[in-house]
Amino acid sequence: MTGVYTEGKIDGRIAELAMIRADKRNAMSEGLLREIEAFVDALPDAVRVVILHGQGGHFCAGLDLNEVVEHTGEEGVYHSRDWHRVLDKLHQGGRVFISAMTGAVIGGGLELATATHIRIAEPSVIFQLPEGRRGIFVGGGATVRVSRIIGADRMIEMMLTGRIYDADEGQQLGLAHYRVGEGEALPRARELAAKVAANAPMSNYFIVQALPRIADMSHADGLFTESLAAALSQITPDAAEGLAAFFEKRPPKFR
Ligand code: 1HE
Repeated sequence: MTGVYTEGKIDGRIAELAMIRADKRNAMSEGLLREIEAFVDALPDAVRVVILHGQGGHFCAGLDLNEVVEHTGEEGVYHSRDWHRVLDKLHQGGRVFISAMTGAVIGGGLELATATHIRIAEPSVIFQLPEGRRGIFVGGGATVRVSRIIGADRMIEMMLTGRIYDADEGQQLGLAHYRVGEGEALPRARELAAKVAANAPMSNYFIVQALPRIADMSHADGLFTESLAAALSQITPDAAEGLAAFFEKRPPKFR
């Protein structure tokens, strides 16, 4: 599954997608965005976890700035909505996405990473939102996703000054969940993917589907939705297996 800008592979429950536009630091051109969407759309049902990474030492240097100048205002809106559609497929599409991050996680690269559920940072990682310094604005979901992680207040300061957070700072802020050594992000992503892929599928599904939605709800609506998810998960065969395995003191074997 090799495209012009991506290289994908699938092994049972786990898929990997590499962005291979290394000469442009994996800057997100319309072509790259389209290939990511096509890969996700074509995933077989069996795939539960997808690892995303960038070839050449950088995760993604954000929006391809060559393409911005070509947009009319109207095209700019549609373009931003394209990002939203694709990143929603990652964030709330029902599968678990893991980012193995190196180098630039900048602008749209950070928007891409924060649409994934588990983020692993190598020492080379730099997190930045330089849009304010380029005369543009974020358009791939950062106002919602990044601000929910680090807070609107900190995101405002980050955008105003264009400051860079390194891997350690990013981990403290929640932009990364794991901080690993050089060359360790992809191996750690594979370990975590194997673990997550062995979970009960309905539990994973509810975790990635219910939580972001409940975050948008009122207290009362969130609690009610939680009860529905709890009740539905309890009547799956995997719940019976999980509980039996606990009492029989053995590891569970989910579907
Ligand atoms: C690019 C891009 C890009 C690199 N669009 N071409 N993102 C940014 O503002 C980040 C801009 N990039 C950088 O700050 C640096 O390139 C890096 C820190 C990522 C890497 O630095 P370095 O020294 O390793 O590489 P370089 O020499 O700067 O770049 C190598 C090539 O990649 C060069 O092209 P070349 O033809 O001169 O070799 C760069 O022009 C090209 N390149 N980044 C286009 N982003 C949904 S809205 C989101 C809005 C945003 O994402 S704004 C933030 C955009």
